[in-house]
Amino acid sequence: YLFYSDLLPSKDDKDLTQYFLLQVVDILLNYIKKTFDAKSKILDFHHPHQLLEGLDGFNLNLSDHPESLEQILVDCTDTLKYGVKTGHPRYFNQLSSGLDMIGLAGEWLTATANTNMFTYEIAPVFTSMEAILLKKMYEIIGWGEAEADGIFSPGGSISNLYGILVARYKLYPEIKTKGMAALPCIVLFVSEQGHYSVKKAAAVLGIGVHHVIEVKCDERGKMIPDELEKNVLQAKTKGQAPFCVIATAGSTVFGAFDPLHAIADVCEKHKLWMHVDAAWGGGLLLSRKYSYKLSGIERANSVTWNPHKLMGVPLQCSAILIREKGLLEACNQMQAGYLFQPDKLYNVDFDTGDKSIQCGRHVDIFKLWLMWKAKGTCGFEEQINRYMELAKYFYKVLKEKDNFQLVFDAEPEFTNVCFWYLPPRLKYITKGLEREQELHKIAPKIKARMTEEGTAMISYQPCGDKVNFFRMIFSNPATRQTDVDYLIDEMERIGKD
Ligand code: ABU
Repeated sequence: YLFYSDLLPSKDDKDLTQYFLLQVVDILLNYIKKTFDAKSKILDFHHPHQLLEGLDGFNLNLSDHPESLEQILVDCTDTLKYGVKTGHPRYFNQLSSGLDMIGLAGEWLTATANTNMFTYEIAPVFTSMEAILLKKMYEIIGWGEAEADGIFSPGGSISNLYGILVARYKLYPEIKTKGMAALPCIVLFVSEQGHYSVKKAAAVLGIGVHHVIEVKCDERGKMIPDELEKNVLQAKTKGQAPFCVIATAGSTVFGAFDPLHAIADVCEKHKLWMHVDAAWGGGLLLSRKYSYKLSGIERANSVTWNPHKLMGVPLQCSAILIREKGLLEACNQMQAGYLFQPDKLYNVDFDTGDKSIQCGRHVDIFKLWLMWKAKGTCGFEEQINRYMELAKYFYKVLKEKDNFQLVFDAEPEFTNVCFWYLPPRLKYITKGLEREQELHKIAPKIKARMTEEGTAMISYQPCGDKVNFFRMIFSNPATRQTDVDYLIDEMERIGKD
C-alpha cells in the first residue's frame, strides 16, 4: 500500500507521482469518452440519503487515518461515476454546459499553477492575460479601452452585485464610510424577467429587496421602456431616489433581450446608471449575424458577461465590465499594506486585488484566454451561430407537432425554446383550471423519469401565469440535431401515459 506521503515532495518518490497522476488522467479520459457517447447515461441518479449513507463502497465519510493511493483512485472514479455528465450531448439543463477540451486543459494548468489573482507579484502571466481579455471585451462592447475597467468575478450574481455596488458608489461615494444611514431611500429597477441575483444583491448591499422595483415586460419577456419611465416617476413622487436600472440581455428563462437603446434613453433622461446583465446573452456579441440583439449595450455604464455560459468556457468565468476607469478601485479599495505595497518593483496597476470585494481570487482567466487562442473569435462565432440554428430547428419541429405546445408562437429570440408536452389524455380535459393543474404536473413527472433513467436532462419551471413548462437551452457544443430528435421521442415515450 502506498500513501500520499510517498508522492512528491517526498524524496523517495521514485516516479510514483507520475504514475499516480497518469492513473488520474486515465480515469478522467474514460469519463470524457463516456461523456461524449450519446448512448451512455448522463447520470446514475441516487437520492441524497443514499449518497450520504454510502454506495457500493463509495464512502463519503472522512477518517482520522490516511487511505491508500489505490483507494484514492477508486474515490476519484466513484466521484465521477455518481456525478452528472454536463458535457453529454443530451444535457440541456443549464445555460452553462458542454466540456471544452482546451478549456479543460486550461483548468488543469490553472490548478497546477495554484496561485491567486490579487497581485501581479504572484500571478504575473494571469493578471496580464486578464488585462488583455478585459480590453478585448470592452472593444467588443463598443467602449474605448482608456475609459473602461473590469474584473473577473465568481459568477454572474456577483458581477451583477458589483454593477449595483459601483452604481451606488458613483452617486453616493459617502456610502463607503458612512453606510446606508447617510443615503436617501434609494431604489433600482429591473424587469420582472430579470435575474433574481438583483434582489439578492439589494439584500446583501443593505438596499432591501422592497427597493427593487420590477418593471413590466411585454408578451415576449422584454422590459417595456414606458413602464420603466412610469416606475421611475412614481418612485420620485414617493420621495424615493432612483439610481440604477438593470437591463437584461438574454433572460434566464425566455432568453429575452430588453430594448437597450430605449432603456438607455430613460437612464440618460433621469441620470440613472445603466447596468446590462448580459451574463447569458453577452456571448452573442461575438456573432456578426446576431449581435444586433444587444444593440445599445455600448451605452451601458456596466455590463455582466459570463463566458462560462454561451461561450462554453468551463465553470466558472464571469466578468464585470465598468465604463469608467478608477471607480471599481475607489469603491472597494482598502489598501491592505501586507499585499498592496505601493513601492513594489513593478507597475502596481497590475495588482488588481483591491478592485475586488474578495481578497483571494481564483484564476478564471487562463481557460478563456487559451480557448480564445485555440478557436479565435471566429470559432466562438461559428459555435454560437450553430446553437441559434439548432434552436430554430427545434422550434420548427415542435411547431409541427400537435402534442407539443410552444410558449411563444414566434421564432425563438435566443437559444431558449420554451414549451409544454401535452400527453394524449389532456385532449379529453376541456381548457380551464383542471387542465392547467394537470399540465402543471407533466414536466416534473417527465423530468423525474428522465433523471432516473439518465437519458436526458432539461429544466422546467412555472413563470407568471404559465404553469410548469420545459426550457430547452442550446449551449452545448456536443449537441446535434439527432439529440434534439431524441429528446422529443423520449418525451413522447415517457409522457404518453
Ligand atoms: N445564473 C443563471 C443560471 C441558470 C441556469 O443555468 O439555468
